Amino acid sequence: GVRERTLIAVKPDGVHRRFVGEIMQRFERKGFKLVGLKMLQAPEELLSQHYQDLRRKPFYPSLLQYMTSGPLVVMVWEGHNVVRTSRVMVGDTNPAEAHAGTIRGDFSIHISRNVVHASDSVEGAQREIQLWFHGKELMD
Ligand code: YYY
Ligand code: MG
Repeated sequence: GVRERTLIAVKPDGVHRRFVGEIMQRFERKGFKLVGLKMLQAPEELLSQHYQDLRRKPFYPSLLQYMTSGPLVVMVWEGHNVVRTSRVMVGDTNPAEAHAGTIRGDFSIHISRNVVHASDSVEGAQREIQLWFHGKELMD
């Protein structure tokens, strides 16, 4: 629906490489509405909940190390079909497969440094937004 929301996070490599403005501009120009925004050094406990489905993966320890290596910029964007559309804008998880014109396709080369997070379903987005934001931190 029109009020659909998703969680987008610029990962530590994206912040370090000064891509915050570029990424926000892509979502703004597309037509989505920013309803929440924060910068933080994520606690490991929060990330372990965020990535709860990946705990048994071989890359999980290095994923947590990477995600705690610097600050994140975490955002909630709202609009029609924003979950699906933002996945298209972000591109494939593996930057080698991500098309040019997508964020990962344009700005990254390795899956372990893929610049940005985007929720992958409406239910996942609702879970992640509740994890990272208090209700009063989100605009109506
Ligand atoms: O949602 P998305 O970020 O595109 O991919 P996920 O399958 O949820 O994995 C989360 C995160 O884990 C991915 O962005 C990079 C990392 N990762 C990895 O380092 N190596 C893999 N083989 C798969 C995922
Ligand atoms: Mg995912």
